[in-house]
Amino acid sequence: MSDHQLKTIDDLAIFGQEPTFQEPLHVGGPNIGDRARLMARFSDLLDRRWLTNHGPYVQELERQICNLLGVKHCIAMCNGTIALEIAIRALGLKGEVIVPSFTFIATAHALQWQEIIPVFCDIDPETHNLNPECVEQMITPRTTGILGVHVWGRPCAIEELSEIARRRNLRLMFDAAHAFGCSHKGTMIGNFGEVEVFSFHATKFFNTFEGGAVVTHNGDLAKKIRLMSNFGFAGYDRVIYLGTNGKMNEVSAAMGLTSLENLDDFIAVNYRNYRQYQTELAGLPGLRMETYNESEKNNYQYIVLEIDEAATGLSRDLVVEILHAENILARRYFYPGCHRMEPYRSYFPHAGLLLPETEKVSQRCLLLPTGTGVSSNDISVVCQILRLVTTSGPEIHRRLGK
Ligand code: T4K
Repeated sequence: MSDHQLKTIDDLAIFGQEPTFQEPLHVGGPNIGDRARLMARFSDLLDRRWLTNHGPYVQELERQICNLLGVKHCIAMCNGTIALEIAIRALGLKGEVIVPSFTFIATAHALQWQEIIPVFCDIDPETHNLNPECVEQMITPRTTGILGVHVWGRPCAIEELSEIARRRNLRLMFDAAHAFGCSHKGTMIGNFGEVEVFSFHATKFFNTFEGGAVVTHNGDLAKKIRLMSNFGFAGYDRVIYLGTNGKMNEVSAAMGLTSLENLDDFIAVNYRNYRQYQTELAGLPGLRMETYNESEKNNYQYIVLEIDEAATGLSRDLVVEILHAENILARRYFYPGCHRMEPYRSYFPHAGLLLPETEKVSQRCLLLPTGTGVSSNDISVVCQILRLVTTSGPEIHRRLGK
């Protein structure tokens, strides 16, 4: 960090000063578990000369995930996107599937990649998750399923979506990429819908470098998903499904096993950071920090702010620009919404008309750095900058001539 003090807006990097942080502060900076344990595992797997194809570390990781979540089956995968694609295919989804636009593009692409139409549905602005009433309105005779996303790790309206799926005879699955280690009414995410999919990408609080997993209670489905993730091989020289290569390798599983040993520490740090942000940003005009239901298990991996431009006099984008100039790499997830990205923007140019809340929320949200790579002092400085900025909106505009 540079040693200049941020007292007035003249001290901001956007007005020509040195950035506050010399090294960038990331959203999604990886958590890394005990290095010695990790290196020992790397050494073991090299000695064993078993590098991939459902090796012993992958099997152990799958067992431990089943135990942690209380699910019957876990199939570890090379990443969350392939895991989604395989789960979608194994469920037999086709035609149209209802999905939020307020999600990472991979959720929509996993459908479109298989020529299934993602039908974008609006969200509840309070939870940022699918609004069940809107889901009901988007169902057509071609709809085969609902793909809910537990955005920020906060569970979807699971009961309502399950009820709609049952009544309208639709398949229900969840993209739980953000929700590893979270619970809903005391039950771990992973136990809902017919299948749930996790991402263990480097930017997730629990990571396997690249990786993911599909979890389900359905034994037949699990068998099919496992076959599909290994080219459809049911034994030497015997292929019984159309499959692909979704396998997790042993290096990733070694990282996963090590990360699992440190999971509680990662969550404790995320929680501490979350509380510090909450305390230090409290009462700032025009800033709302998203909260987690503390009576549930949460991973607290995302610090999400909503900026009210009318109250701060600053657009979310200008706040992000100011933070980036300070080397605080805040992110605008999930701007501008999948429906405004290709190929969907060209396919459905007017989709936004049915997504008023998605449009608003995606213009207000910004994510702040957290995780084990961010210190308490870093957070104080980020909050100090936000305090200065959000109380100086008109002055900043005057200086920028905007
Ligand atoms: N569904 C949902 C709801 C998802 O959020 C995701 C992934 C998926 C499905 C698909 O799962 P995977 O196939 O990825 O397993 C990042 C992640 O790449 C992506 O995994 C994640 N969601 C998404 C929300 O965020 P980008 O394009 O924003 O990544 P990037 O490269 O800009 O990195 C984010 C920040 O992290 C940067 O400031 C740099 C920092 N970083 C990144 C890496 C890889 C590090 O500090 N170290 C690193 O090793 O998508």
